Amino acid sequence: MIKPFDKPITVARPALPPLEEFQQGLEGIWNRAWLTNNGLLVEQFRDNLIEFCGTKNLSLFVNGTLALQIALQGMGITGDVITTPYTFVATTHALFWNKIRPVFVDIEPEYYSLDPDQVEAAITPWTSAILAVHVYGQPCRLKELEQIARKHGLKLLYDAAHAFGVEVGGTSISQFGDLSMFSFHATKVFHSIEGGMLTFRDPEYQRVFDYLKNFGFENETEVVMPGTNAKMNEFQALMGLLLLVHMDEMIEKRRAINERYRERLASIPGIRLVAQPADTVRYNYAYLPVEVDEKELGLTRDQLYLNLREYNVFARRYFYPLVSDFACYRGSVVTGNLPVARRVASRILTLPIYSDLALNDVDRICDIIGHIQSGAVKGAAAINYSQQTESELVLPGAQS
Ligand code: T4K
Repeated sequence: MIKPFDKPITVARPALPPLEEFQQGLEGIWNRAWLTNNGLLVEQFRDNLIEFCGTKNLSLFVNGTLALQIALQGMGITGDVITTPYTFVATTHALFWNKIRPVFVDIEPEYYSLDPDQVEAAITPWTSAILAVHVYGQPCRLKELEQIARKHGLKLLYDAAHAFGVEVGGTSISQFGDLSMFSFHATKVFHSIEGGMLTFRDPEYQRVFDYLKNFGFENETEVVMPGTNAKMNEFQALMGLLLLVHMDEMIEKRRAINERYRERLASIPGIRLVAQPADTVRYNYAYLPVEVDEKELGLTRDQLYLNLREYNVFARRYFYPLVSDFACYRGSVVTGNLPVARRVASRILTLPIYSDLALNDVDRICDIIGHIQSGAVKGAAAINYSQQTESELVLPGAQS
């Protein structure tokens, strides 16, 4: 019998800078008494991100969801947008808030991003753009999507919420497509507590996005467009500034964790690791997704998920159910039966990964999975998944 962890091991856990550094930054904020509305730290954070991403066309927001909503609005996208059902629901919500109709097409089986052939087949006269997602930070099929977008005169947007720090062929992923949105939420590889960033090809968008996130104000007496409030504040920028300098170190720690999981899980039947990114990709190891093969493991994905909870390991099923299965999107256009997305959503489990996760904890998580698997194969009644129903589940967090 393997002992459960004493404390919950959650799928993500925010990286934090040394507390004294944050306290020192707070003193500056206190002295200036300037908390939001394009403060000094937000300006500095933007400058440092421009250097990090290699593009001046960059705008900061209070979170990634509002950044994407504003992007779609500011770019004037209307009609139908071809997108993926295999994502966090915010990708689609941003379309909905702009009265754009999502057209869901299937994903490819290797990295779970939009399948370019399916995208091309779904284009109609009403299509105005493609909204693809770099799921788990793995780059989409960049070249193919770019070719399709250019050929059909469509805008190409990336939801790069998971992909901060990723490079392809030495170029920041922020420089592909017409626009990319990054999330700096606390659960991400890099964060500013909450936060979002847009990077874009056309410098004209800068003005538009800056108006839209600040009520459309030109000056005290003129409003040039009906904007909203989506400004990043100084506390967020402080967190971001202090963490940005640790990017390499945080990615390196995640790389080691990813490698250990791969070594240890390779021998467990029924656990399929997602392909490593191509050699040209500098990956950020944002998530640790595995596919569960029910027959080989002797348990369904959900049974494994519930069993792990008994050991205080809180994996998550990112991304299940498919967005197109949520009640509010059932009337949307769905092309085909989405066989790949459906299969992946029913098998996927994302295991805990964060830069401070100790390698011996990774070993223990893998030992637990091995133990559950061998128990299942022996038909051990000790497996306790039937005692909790999904609606009774409480995730650890603020509640605990
Ligand atoms: N597009 C995509 C593809 C996205 O994945 C997301 C967000 C967005 C767009 C929208 O970006 P933002 O507007 O969020 O910037 C979490 C995140 O809240 C969300 O940002 C993220 N994707 C999504 C994949 O994951 P939940 O509802 O699963 O989070 P929650 O509260 O259950 O947290 C997950 C685990 O992290 C918890 O079990 C415990 C741990 N945790 C969480 C927080 C907030 C901590 O240890 N400390 C914390 O402060 O959505």
